[in-house]
Amino acid sequence: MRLSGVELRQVRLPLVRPFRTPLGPEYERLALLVRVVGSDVEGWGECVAMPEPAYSSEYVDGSVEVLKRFLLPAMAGVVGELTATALEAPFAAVKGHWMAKAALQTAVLDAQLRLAGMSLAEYLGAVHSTVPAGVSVGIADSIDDLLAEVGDYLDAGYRRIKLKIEPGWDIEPVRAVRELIGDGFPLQVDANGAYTLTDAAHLARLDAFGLLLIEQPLPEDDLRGHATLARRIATPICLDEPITSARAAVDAITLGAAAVVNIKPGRVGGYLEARRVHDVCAAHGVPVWVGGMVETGIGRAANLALAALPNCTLVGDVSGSDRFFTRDVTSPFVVENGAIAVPTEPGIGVEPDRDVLDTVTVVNEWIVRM
Ligand code: NPG
Repeated sequence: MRLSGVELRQVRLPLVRPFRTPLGPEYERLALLVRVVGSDVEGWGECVAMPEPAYSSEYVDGSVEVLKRFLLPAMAGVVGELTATALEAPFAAVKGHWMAKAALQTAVLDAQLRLAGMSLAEYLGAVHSTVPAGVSVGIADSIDDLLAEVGDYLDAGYRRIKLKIEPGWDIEPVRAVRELIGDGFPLQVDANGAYTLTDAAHLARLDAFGLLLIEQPLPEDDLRGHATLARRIATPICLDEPITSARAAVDAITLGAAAVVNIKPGRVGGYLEARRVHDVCAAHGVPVWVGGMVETGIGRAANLALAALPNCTLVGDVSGSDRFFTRDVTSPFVVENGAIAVPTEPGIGVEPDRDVLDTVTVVNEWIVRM
């Protein structure tokens, strides 16, 4: 595959309702899409960085900068066949910037698989043709508002609910939702690192609600704190932010800091490393699930392929396009009978609608000479 250019396109999509996490409220998704263009093929990837470095150190403008100054030149230096695998060594010479790397690697992988006529799901080793739909529910203004929103998702068929929690919004909302959905319904919580170890006794009160897991209760650099907390609460601890590689996953598991792992391809530098995280967790008997970063249909399509792997035994943050967007850039992913179909077409299996894309584009850059 020889590339003639790369497009870095930023799109702005309003959210159907504000999404408030412990990191702050989101009202729209500013997403960076990467398109690699060759003579007879093109490929798409989505960078999941947010406009501000709040979830991690990465942010959209920084990703654009590192792509242009370092990752595209690194790609241009690849000798021999350009593949996703061939990008790994030159990208490793650039520290961090996993989300930017993941976006470009995915675009190349998409193009490579389109040429080979193979779907990303098949390439990764998927074993399911649909994946159950899970939804992440933001912090609401009131318990009544929260119950109304959860009720909408139950009506839509979602099979697992995740509640965002933070100090002051934890025990009561979890109790209310547990009463609404009943004892057996899969429920978990995510704190995005909003607590400290001194909250251990308070967090142990969540044990009464039969949660599947508590995700990232403590800050991302407090692995030892998570291991200590794991001995003080019964709810299994799942890590998100600190799992930036397969090696980081093994460290966290071995330390006793993670009984479950959330895999986000953007957080680990792409789908190749995401599959390795999946595999090492399986080898350690640790279940995984696929997280979400409010992706457009481009990122959502690829996440569905990953979520169809055998050790993704917990339901992920894999929701229908209408969970966040009135009009997505691709044809929408739809929840049917509580599940979403895994794309079967070559590559990531979807393409953006050019008309919609043009309407929502705020910045578009072509890099021709690489
Ligand atoms: O379904 O795409 C989704 C969103 C899932 O809650 C979700 N993501 O911490 O996992 C997270 C969280 C998040 C998204 C946090 C965006 C910050 C920004």
